[in-house]
Amino acid sequence: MRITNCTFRNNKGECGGGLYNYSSSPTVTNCIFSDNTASLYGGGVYNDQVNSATEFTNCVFYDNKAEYYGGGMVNEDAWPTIINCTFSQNSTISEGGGGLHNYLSSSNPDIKNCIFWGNTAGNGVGHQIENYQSQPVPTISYCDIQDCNTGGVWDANLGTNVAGNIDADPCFAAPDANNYHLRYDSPCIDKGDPDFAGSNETDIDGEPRVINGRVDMGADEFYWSLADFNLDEIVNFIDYAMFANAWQTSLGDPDYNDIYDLADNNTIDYNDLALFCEQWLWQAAWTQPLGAMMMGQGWSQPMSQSRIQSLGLTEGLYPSALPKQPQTQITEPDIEEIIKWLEELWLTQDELRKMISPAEWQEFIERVKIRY
Ligand SMILES: [Ca+2]
Ligand SMILES: [Ca+2]
Ligand SMILES: [Ca+2]
Ligand SMILES: [Ca+2]
Repeated sequence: MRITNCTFRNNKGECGGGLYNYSSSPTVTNCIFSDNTASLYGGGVYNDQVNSATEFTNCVFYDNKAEYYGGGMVNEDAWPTIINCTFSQNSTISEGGGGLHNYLSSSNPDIKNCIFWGNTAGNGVGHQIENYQSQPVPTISYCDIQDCNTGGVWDANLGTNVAGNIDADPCFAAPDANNYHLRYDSPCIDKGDPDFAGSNETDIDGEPRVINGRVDMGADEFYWSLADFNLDEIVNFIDYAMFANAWQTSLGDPDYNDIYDLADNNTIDYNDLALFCEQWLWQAAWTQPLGAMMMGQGWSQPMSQSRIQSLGLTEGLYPSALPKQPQTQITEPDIEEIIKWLEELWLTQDELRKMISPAEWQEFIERVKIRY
């Protein structure tokens, strides 16, 4: 069974408030488990007698609660595969395993590229991960786990430290507002398994799973569009106006700036325009609530310039953005489409007309057309 792009919220049960898997092997991908409660064990999910074919990938678990064990998840005689999941703010009331509780010696999940941060166990035992009576020994690689490495020593109670694990604040965008996207300065960016092969997957936002050559830890892959020239977290008419002013300039010209050279050849031309068009109306995932992009909901207001400056971001700095693409030839139908798009843009965007005079716009369109 496949469960994809689903939200499990505000559900209740004795075991497995959100989901109870018994002797089954679902693949659960790009799902959100939040505010589920279990009156006994496993606030979010309870896995009972499942093997490694049961996979949780790109899922977020937050604000799930259990009375006894496993706020986020319980594994009983279960060894699922848990990849690129984020566990935060899950809790137990009276026993241990705020994020994850593994029960019985067979319960050795394979945990990779995950974040466990800010979960709490009511009895103080295993806030992030608890292995009952030290019997289970999960394998853990390329994860960010709170307090896993206190004083530079791996906490062996968590399981086997395979490789690449860190103990550092993941810098979520706004965890108090349940926004568990990675911020631009997160230590989890580009720190997942370097051999990770899930290149056809998407992250919790529907953005490519691997950006900048290496997968991130957690359910979110960080992406900042190179076409967001003014760094206000959306690609819109303002970026377009900046781009238009540099049109057909080359290295050395007064109006040339390398940031517009998206297809890298030191000239601002059709190839750059084509790449710009692909990014039109891109919005920064971290400015939106978790799941908003997945649900196709609207986008919130962009950050103010003062906010951008307060973050220390200046023009020309693109943390972990997509690398520039090599120059490629675009075909004539593409240019025809672009001109059509430009004309529609001019007719429909009032803001654009305020930023560029009709004469400047006409000149720009004529120059595009001449070359076409
Ligand atoms: Ca990455
Ligand atoms: Ca993302
Ligand atoms: Ca912008
Ligand atoms: Ca170029």
